[in-house]
Amino acid sequence: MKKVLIANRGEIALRVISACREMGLATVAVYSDADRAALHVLHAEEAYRLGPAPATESYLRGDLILEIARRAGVDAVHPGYGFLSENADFAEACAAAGVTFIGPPASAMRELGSKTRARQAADRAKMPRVPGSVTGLADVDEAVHVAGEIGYPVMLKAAAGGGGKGMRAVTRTEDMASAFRAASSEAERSFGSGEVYLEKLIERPRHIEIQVMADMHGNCVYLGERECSVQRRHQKVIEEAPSAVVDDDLRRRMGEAAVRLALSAGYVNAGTIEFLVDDARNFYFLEMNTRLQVEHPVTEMVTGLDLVEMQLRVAMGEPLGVRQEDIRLRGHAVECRIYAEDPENNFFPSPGLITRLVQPGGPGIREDCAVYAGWTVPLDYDPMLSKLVAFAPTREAAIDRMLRALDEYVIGGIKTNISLFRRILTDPDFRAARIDTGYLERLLGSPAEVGEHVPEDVAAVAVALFATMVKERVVAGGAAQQSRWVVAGRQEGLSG
Ligand code: MV4
Repeated sequence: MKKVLIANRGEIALRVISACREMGLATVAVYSDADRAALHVLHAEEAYRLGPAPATESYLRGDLILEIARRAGVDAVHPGYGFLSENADFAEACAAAGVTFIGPPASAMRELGSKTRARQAADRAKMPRVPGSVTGLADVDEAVHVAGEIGYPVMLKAAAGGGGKGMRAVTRTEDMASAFRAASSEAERSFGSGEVYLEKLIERPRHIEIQVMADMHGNCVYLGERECSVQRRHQKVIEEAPSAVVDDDLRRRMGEAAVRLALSAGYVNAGTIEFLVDDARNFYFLEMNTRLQVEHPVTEMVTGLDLVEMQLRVAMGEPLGVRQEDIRLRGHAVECRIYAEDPENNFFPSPGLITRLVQPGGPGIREDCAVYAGWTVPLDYDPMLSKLVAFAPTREAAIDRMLRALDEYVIGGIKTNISLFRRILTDPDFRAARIDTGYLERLLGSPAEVGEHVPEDVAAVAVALFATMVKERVVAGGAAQQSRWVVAGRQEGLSG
């Protein structure tokens, strides 16, 4: 392997380019019209235009990417996260074109990427999973039957999806029919499949995930866990490693279960197994992500490993350079995802020209950043600007170091969510690690839950206000005219 095409943009593209350069691999960037002046284009040795700004006409066009891979004579493609990173057809197309896909085989991606097939694999791997159905539900009657067996409350979920779309909590039989219809139609709209399954609802769970790395020779290790419970609308906001509730024994049991699942499906390369952990510290398999994740840096900081380098070496056919007994966790790492969004305005994206950028640094600070003063944050993609990571010997020291670094951060010309992190990192519940997946909604005041009644006149004002904002932004946005308004909130998967 001599030359790698990075089929992504933003900070993850820069991250992969850095690993390639350290390994003496040549790099090829691809870019859309909105990214012509982006940093990943400047850092790569070669850069090829994909097409217009919309992802569907650029970063999601596997055919154009492979055409460029052929023209540039690359040996491998790294998909990053989001975009085509979990697209089995693209992984297959790479193999068919004689280009190494830096990730799992398409077969493993299909096996573990489907929520229901992954739950069946979890049973074969003797892995604790949330009680419930392991296949899609035929109809409301079957849903009522399964719910009767496992007991309310239950959670209806989209088999083909994730990120909370198509998810409905049901607390009693009378509500099942309407919830089933709502979940199935949202799943159909979001993922092209209305198939839903049903699980026992775990109250106030923590979201804890295990990083695994498997080579092509049957070796697989787990690299500790990440606590990802601080989320807003199913988007991670803060991630940390290790988790305050995972001791050595729980880590070993979760890690060994994750490795069993990966090996049982013939998994290769980086993967993450997501668990829900209840307040009795029982862990339940939730789903598997068959890609490198946004939050991989916190694992790198506490293990001292370079996960992208490991991905590249595994893709070259090298055996893992580490055994399980070689993995030592040290210190604590916290990551904040810095977004161009306005916390004072319902976290709407806040694109535009960055007029000033002063970046934090100093002891124990890592910033994976893809923007610069003079860069215009485009509307077409997830508006993440950078990931700020603080490392220190203890959780409290890492939190305080992060607060110091946030105070050094100056991003002028656009709104950012930096103030949100100060609120979280100074909150007594967060500092005491009293967090679960509902923590942030409680801190911010829960949003209008799906289906909650909003008075007509309030809704009318909201729509009018939003329409005005869109019109003003598009008119004022200049370059934004070519790109479509990315409605508030971020599609699952774009940000990994
Ligand atoms: C659950 C759950 C409680 N019980 N499943 C949210 C999206 C997807 N990752 C799975 N999710 C959940 N599944 C059962 N049986 C609670 C959530 C959940 C959640 C999970 C992880 C992180 C944030 C979350 C926010 C709300 C709900």
